[in-house]
Amino acid sequence: MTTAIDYVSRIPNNVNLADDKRLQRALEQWQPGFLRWWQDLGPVGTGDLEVYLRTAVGVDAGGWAHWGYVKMPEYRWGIFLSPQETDRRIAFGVHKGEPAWQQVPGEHRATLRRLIVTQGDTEPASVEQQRHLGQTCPSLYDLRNLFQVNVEEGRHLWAMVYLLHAYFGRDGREEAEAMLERHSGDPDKPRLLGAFNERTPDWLSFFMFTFFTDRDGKYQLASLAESGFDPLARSCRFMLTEEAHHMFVGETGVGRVIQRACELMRQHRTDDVRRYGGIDLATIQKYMNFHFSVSLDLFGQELSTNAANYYTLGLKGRYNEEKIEDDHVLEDSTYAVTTAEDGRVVSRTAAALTALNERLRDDYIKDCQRGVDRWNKIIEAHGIDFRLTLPHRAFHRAIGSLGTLTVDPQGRPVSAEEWQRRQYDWLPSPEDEAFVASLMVAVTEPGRFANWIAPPAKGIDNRPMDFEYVRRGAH
Ligand code: BYC
Repeated sequence: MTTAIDYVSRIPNNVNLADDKRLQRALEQWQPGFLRWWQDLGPVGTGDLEVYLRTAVGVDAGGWAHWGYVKMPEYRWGIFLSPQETDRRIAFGVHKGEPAWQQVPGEHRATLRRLIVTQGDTEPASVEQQRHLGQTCPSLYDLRNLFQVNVEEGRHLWAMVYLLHAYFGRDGREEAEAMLERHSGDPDKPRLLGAFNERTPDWLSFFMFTFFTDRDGKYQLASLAESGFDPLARSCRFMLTEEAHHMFVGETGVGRVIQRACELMRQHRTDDVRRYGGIDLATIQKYMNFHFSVSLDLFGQELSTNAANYYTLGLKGRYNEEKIEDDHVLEDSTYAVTTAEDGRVVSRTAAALTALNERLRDDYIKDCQRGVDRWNKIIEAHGIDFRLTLPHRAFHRAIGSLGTLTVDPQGRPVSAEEWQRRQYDWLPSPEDEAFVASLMVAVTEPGRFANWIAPPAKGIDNRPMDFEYVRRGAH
């Protein structure tokens, strides 16, 4: 006899799952595949660990604050939409002013599905990329944060799968299955977007990824949170609250590596902190160059008719659309775009509608710069004469017209020969990666931290630093 799983209580939700038999049946079919995927490609060796996690059990402030030890395969992946606004209207494009759609308009079905699938595909991809990191955690505090990020990316997959199941019928169900079949870095069935097929082999890469690549998530989700398709907008609004924690992990993670490098530089009066088991600032700069450039590619081409269509049709807006003061139609507007011409970087005026990817990339770059400024304050506070900088947006790009150029981090064109000779002055070399890998040794004693990273300013959920954030089961 098989025991029926009570899906309704296992899946916290505010989408009335208890009364929706059709949706229950669809999720019942999908969930075993998800759990198998988590087992096979989720965090390795964690089956009996109890992790001090935050679980979303509601969308109000109280619902959020549900803390406790959880075995990760038993995490309750919920489905949450931020509360519905009364009489919400579409804020942009040709449908501006019309009521937001509660169902998928037939004519936009394929395009919306594609956007939801692209978004959804990134979520399990990042879990796959990070699956080995738990084995080399610099502390239990960091291990907990990694697992919090992982379960929330799992929940983000659920959020997109819910939309596919609830609103897209049979093709939606097929797309939801396919999301568990593509895998990060798989030569035959790779993930859809470039950065999600890169490796995240060490914790410095993980912190860079959560700073730079999760921040693309912030900007894409914020644009989809403006969508005229209300269930998508509401899903993304709730996801954004979780995304903020991921970027916190990235910013403070890199900040703590910088802090430790500075401490060792001061203590030993040298830039060469590798000898003392730290990660030198020059190496941190190279990792930044890599992760910033692959994340910039995630915004698509500088000039994109896809982006113009998403906007005009009311499917994907701009960052903070409703706070922008213009006509929200953009048919007569222009925007300055950095692009490639005759092998050089140039600035050109383009139709604002086709330049929407570039505009979002600009918003993103400004946000990254604010984080880098905060990192530089740490270096400054140690009286060290070194500044981290974002490389030029044309550096090491693969997508769009800038992807046709070969430039140095300052944006100056370089020959193929010079690139060959100097690429590892700018990007992590195999030796740099091997050095960082050599530092990755698990530290699992409560309150202790690996030598290459400073402790955080405070614990999670106001717990003390030596709190047992992750423990073996059977307590
Ligand atoms: N890699 O007209 P274009 C996150 C393709 S991250 C490979 O510029 P568009 C997260 C493109 O598909 C946020 N292919 O494209 C973070 C198109 O293909 P077709 C994820 C690429 O549509 C951390 C062609 O090139 N969410 O949440 O304007 C952890 C022409 O390009 C790439 C979204 O991305 C690439 N990088 O822009 C966990 C939001 N870039 O039509 C999670 C949804 C472009 O020729 N997606 N192409 O077959 C979108 O809005 C758009 O699909 C994109 C691309 C902005 C990604």
